[in-house]
Amino acid sequence: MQRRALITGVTGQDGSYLAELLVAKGYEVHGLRRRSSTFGNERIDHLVDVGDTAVRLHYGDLADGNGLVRLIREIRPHEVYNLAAQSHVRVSFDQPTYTADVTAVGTLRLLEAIRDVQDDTGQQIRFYQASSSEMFGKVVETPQRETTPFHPRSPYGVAKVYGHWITVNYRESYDLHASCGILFNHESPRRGETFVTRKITRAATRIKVGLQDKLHLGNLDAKRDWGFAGDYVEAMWLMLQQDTPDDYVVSTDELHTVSEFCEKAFGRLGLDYREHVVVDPRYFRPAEVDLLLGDSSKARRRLGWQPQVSFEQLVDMMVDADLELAHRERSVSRGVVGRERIAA
Ligand code: NAP
Ligand code: F7E
Repeated sequence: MQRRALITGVTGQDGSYLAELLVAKGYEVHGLRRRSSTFGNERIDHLVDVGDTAVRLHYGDLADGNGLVRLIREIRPHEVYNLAAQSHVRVSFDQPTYTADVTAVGTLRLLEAIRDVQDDTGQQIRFYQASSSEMFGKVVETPQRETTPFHPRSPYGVAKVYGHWITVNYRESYDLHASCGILFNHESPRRGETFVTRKITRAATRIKVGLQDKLHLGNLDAKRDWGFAGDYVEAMWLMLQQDTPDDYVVSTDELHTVSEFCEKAFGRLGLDYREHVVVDPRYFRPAEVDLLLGDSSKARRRLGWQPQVSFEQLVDMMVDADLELAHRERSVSRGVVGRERIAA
C-alpha cells in the first residue's frame, strides 16, 4: 500500500529535502503551505505540478487548528512531519508572542488534530516533531545528548522546549507514535538567507563578482555543529520507521566557529574575510548561545544514521551554488557595489 505523508513547512529548507526523499521512496506526499501574496514555492517548484509524483499542496497555518483537523481528516496521512515554525532565533526576540503561537502552540494544535482523527478512524498516524539544539541554550554539559537538561536562551528556544515536551506528553498520555529529532544546525544552498552560513556564502560570492563590498555580522566567536540538511531529513524518516517512538540528537559531533566558516567560505574564493567582514552590534542577540555540540551516538547506533557531508564539503557546496547565483544576478542587473542585502 502506498504510504501517505503530510509535511508542514514544506516550502522551507528541510521541507523541500524531505519532500524529495519521500517522493523518491514512493510516498504520496502532501504539503501544508501558508497563503502569502507571493508564491514562495521556489524550493519545491521541481516537485509540484509534475504528474503522479507531484507534491500536493494545501493551504493551512499552524495558527488555525480547525483547518489542521479538516486537512488531516481529508488526507488521512500515515506520517506527519511537523517542520513548520517561526524558525529564526534573532527574529523571535522581536516577535516572541507570534513565535510562541506558531512554534509552540502550533505543535499542540497539530497533535490535537492527529489525536482527534486517529481516535475517530482508528488509523495510526506517526508524528515527527522538529525539536532543536537551541533548547540546550546555555549548555550545562558538552557535548549535548538526549539526557542533557534544557536551558533555552531565546523565545524560539523556549517555544521549541514546549513543542518538545508536549510531543513527549502526547506520546506518554495517548500512546501516539510521536518522536522528536533534536537537530543541531543544518545548512544547504537552500538555507534561508538570514541564517549566518547562507548570509556568509551569499555575501562572499557577491563580493567576489563585485556586487557588494562588506559583510556585517554579529558574534564571530559563536560555535556551532553544522551539518548538511539533506543528510538530516533521512534521520527524520528513520525515526518514524522504528517500532517504538523515541527522541534522538542528530548532529555531526564537530565544532566550528562563525569566523572559521567565514575563513573557509571566503578562502574558497581566494578572498581574505578579514578585509570584508565588519562586526556590527546590530546583529548581537539579547542572550546568545555560545556553543552547541552534539553527541549523536544514539541516532548512529539505533537508527544506523550517519552524516555523509563534511563541514568542508558543506561550505564548498554552498559557496559554489551561491557563486552561480551571484553570476546570474550580475548578468541580470549591474548591482551597486557596496549595497548590502537586508539580513537579520
Ligand atoms: P525554514 O526554512 O525557516 O522553514 C520553515 C517553514 O515553516 C517554512 O515552510 C514556512 O513557510 C513554514 N511556516 C512558518 N510559519 C508557519 C505557520 N504559521 N504555519 C504554517 N507554516 C509556517 O526552517 P528549516 O531550516 O527548514 O527548519 C525546519 C524545522 O526544523 C523548523 O521547525 C525549525 O525550527 C527546525 N530546526 C531547524 C534547524 C536548522 O538548523 N535548520 C535545526 C533544528 C530545528 P514560508 O515558506 O511561508 O515561510
Ligand atoms: O546563527 C551568530 C549568531 O541564525 C548562528 C536555526 O535554524 O539553528 C538555527 O539557529 C550563530 C549565532 O542560527 C550573525 O549569533 C553572527 O550564534 O545561523 P543562525 P541559530 O541561531 O543557531 C538552530 C539549531 C535552530 O533550531 C534555528 O531554527 O551565528 N551570528 N553574526 C549571526 N547569525 C545571524 N543569523 N546573522 C548574523 O549576522
